[in-house]
Amino acid sequence: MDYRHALGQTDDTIVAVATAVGQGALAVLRVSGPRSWEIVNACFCAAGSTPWLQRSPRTAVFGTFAAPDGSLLDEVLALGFLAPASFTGEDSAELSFHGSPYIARTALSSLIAAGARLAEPGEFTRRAFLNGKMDLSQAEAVADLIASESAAGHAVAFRQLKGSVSRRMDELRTELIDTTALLELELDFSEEDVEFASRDRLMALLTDLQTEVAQLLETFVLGQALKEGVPTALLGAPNAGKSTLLNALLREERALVSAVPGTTRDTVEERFTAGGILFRLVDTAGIRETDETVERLGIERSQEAARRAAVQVLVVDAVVWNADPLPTQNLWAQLEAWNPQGHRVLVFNKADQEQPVSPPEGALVLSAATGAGVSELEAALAQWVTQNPAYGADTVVSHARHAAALRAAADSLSQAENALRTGLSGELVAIDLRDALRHIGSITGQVVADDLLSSIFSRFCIGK
Ligand SMILES: Nc1nc2c(ncn2[C@@H]2O[C@H](COP(=O)(O)OP(=O)(O)OP(=O)(O)O)[C@@H](O)[C@H]2O)c(=O)[nH]1
Ligand SMILES: [Mg+2]
Repeated sequence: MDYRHALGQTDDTIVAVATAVGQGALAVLRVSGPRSWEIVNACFCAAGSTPWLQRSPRTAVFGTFAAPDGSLLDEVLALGFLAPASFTGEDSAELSFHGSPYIARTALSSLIAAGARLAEPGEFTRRAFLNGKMDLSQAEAVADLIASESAAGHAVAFRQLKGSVSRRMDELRTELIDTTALLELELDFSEEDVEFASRDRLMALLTDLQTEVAQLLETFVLGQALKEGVPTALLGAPNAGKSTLLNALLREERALVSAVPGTTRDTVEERFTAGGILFRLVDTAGIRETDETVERLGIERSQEAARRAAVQVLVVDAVVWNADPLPTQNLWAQLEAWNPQGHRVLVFNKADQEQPVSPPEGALVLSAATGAGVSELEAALAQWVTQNPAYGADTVVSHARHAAALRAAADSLSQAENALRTGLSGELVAIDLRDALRHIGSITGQVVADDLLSSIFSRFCIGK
C-alpha cells in the first residue's frame, strides 16, 4: 500500500537528531529520503580505501565527519540502509556521534547544508506508515513505546507494535466484509427477489460482531490506565496519615506531614509503580466539616479526586476506628456514593500504635510511619489491576482514537441490526455495515485522511 502519491508526499530527504537532547555517550542523527547516501557522503569520509558510496548497506562504517566550514567535527560510525529495507522504507542512514549537544547541532547544520531538510515531528514514522512498513496502530505504538514508564505500559505498547491491534482489526474487517458480501450478492439479483443471506444467519453474524467490538471496548479503561497510570486517590479524615502513606509509597518526602489535622490543602499527584503497573497517586485534603474557606476548597478537590479515581484508598487511623467505627463507615459510604464504579480499599494506619479492633474483611493494616505492611498494599493494588479480565487479553485498546472508532463501529452495527430487525432492504443494511467497516479501517489506517495523519504524527518528537 503506497499512499505517497495520493497524499502528495514529497521526495525530499529529511534529517533529525534521534537521541534525547543534552549530553550523553552518543548522539544519533538520522537521515531518510532518496538522497540520504549522497548527502551523508558530502560530510562523511569513510576510513580505509573504500569510499562511503561503495559500502554495503546495513554495515557499520567508521570515519570522520566535517562541520559546514569543512573542518573536522567528530569521529563517527555510519550505518546506511537501502529502500525498502529500512525503518522508513526509504534509503536512509544513521550516524552515531559523541553525545555533545554542540556536535549534534553542528552535524545537523552540515547535513542541512548538504541538502537535507529538518524533519517534522514524527516524520520518520509517518514515512514508515506511508511506505507500508507498518500500519497506523503500529505507528502509534512507536510513540507509546517511547513514552512507556512501566512493565505493563511497555507490554501494551510492544504488543501493539508487533501487530496485536492490527490483527484483531483485520479479523473484524474480514468478518464484516464477508457479511456485507452476502448482502451485496443479493442486491445484484434484486430483480429476482431472492434472499441469499438468511436473515437469521445475518443476525447471528451481527451479534457476534457486536460482542467482539464491545469486548475490545471493555479493554479501553484498563489499556488507558496501564499506559497513563491507574488514577488512585488517598482519602480519609484529617490526620489519618494519608500524606505519610504517599511518602512511604513514593519512598520520598514528597508531601508535608504534621500532627495538625488539615495539613494537606491542595491535592498532590505523583506517579509510582508497583508490580510493574504505573499508578497516578493523589494525596488529598482530609475530609471533615469545616467553615474554613481554603480547607473547604481543598476538600472539594478531595471529592473531585475521589470521583476521578479508579481506586479509592480510604486511610483510617486505627485509634479513631477503635473509639467509634461510625465516622469511618459513613466515609466509606460517602466514597461509594461519589464514585460507585470505583474500587475501594480500606487501610488501617498507625498499626505501630494500635491494632484495629474487628476490622472489616479485606482491610489492610499497616504503618505508614515505619513502612510495615506498605508492600502488602502495593501488592494488593497491583493485583487488583492484573486480575482484571482485560489484563490478559491479547488485544488491549489503549488509544482514545481507537476507542472512538470502535464506538462509532458499534453504533453502525446496531443500526444495521435495527434495519435488519425491522425488515428494511438489504441495501440499507449494507450501508450501515460499510460504515462500520470504514470506522474499523480507520484504526489501522486503511482509510485515512491527511489531517488525521498530521494530528497523529505531530504528537511525536522530532527524530522519530
Ligand atoms: N505512629 C504513627 N504515626 C503516624 C503514622 N502515619 C502518620 N502518622 C502521624 O500522623 C500525623 C498525621 O499524618 P499526615 O500524614 O500528615 O496525615 P494526613 O492524613 O495527611 O492529614 P491531613 O493532611 O491533615 O488530612 C503526623 O503526625 C504523622 O507523623 C503511623 O503509621 N504511625
Ligand atoms: Mg496530608
